[in-house]
Amino acid sequence: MSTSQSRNEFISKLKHYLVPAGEGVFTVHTASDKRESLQKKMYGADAVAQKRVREVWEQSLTTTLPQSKCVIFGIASDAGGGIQRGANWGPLFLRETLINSKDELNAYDVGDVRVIPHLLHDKYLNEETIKKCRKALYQSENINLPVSPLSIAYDFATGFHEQFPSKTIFMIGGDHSVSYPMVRAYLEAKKAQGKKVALVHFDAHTDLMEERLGIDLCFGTWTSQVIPYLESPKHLVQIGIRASGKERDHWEKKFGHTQIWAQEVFDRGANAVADQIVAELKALDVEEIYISFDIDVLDQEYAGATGTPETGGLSPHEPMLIMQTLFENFRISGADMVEIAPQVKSAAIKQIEPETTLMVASSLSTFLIQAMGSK
Ligand SMILES: [Mn+2]
Repeated sequence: MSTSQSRNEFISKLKHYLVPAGEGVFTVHTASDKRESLQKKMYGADAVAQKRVREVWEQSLTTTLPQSKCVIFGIASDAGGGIQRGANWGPLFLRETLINSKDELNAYDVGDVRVIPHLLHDKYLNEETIKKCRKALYQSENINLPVSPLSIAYDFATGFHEQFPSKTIFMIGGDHSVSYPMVRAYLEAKKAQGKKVALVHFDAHTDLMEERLGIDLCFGTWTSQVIPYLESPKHLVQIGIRASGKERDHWEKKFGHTQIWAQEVFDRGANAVADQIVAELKALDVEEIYISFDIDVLDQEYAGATGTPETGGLSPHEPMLIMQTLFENFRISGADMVEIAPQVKSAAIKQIEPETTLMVASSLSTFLIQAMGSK
């Protein structure tokens, strides 16, 4: 998969396994008003009216993609979730909020993965299923392309870093399993480039299980699965943890990384926490970081529209301040925003509305996209 390919071969693969922005969820009617409104703004009202969205998008892959420093990429998959699904709608809804906000985003939107909603990763499939899914997605049983969302995302991200080593990807999920292919491809690419990087992970949960009901790639395991690709476990920092069956000591001793629980952010303040992380990563000569942002790191008051809302979480200004300090000290060269489930109605929250979650996620995402487009 990492054998080198030409720019044209890479772009031609994108036309096969990606779709225009907002089309990641395979549906005709559900949320079609939202998709149309987004695509009118992105691809033009004429293109939507004349059903030329695909044509305009395909054209942009050769013209606009090579010019943009930061690329937005959607993985509308929630097959790796499992408490409450619905994060498959994150890419469409968050994009719509982003495009309607007043901030100008200097980024190119490459589109969404073509998602078969029952699949997670190709390694869980037999030959016969892979053939059938290749036929459904690509009209050919024998074409050598992946069919599951995580496998497609990995192939995309690997090829992207190879073609555009100085560009950055802002990925919108999806349940948190979608960070696995993105972070792994990022870490492998940076290692090949000789860059020293770290992973900064905002989350209410550790996501450090080694497997969950026998599945090693899902929302509860993805972090433990990317640790082997880091230079050392110390190149992982987790922030905002509060919903865990085990204490902080257990995780830090088991994996050898740093965890900063939500209570510690409240006790010491976001500034002190940010300074500590900067000092630790500088001591490791880290130059660049990847930020993986699970929206449930925020208190459910701000992030109710998510698969597992939790009380006692951070306020939006706390991760924002930490990310700003990180940006002052390192290049942010990869990031994601995951677990936004705009249509989830959480029983724990009386006020059922995704707008707060989307607005908060939008402002945090805007910061990350602008940071990644600037240095
Ligand atoms: Mn998570």
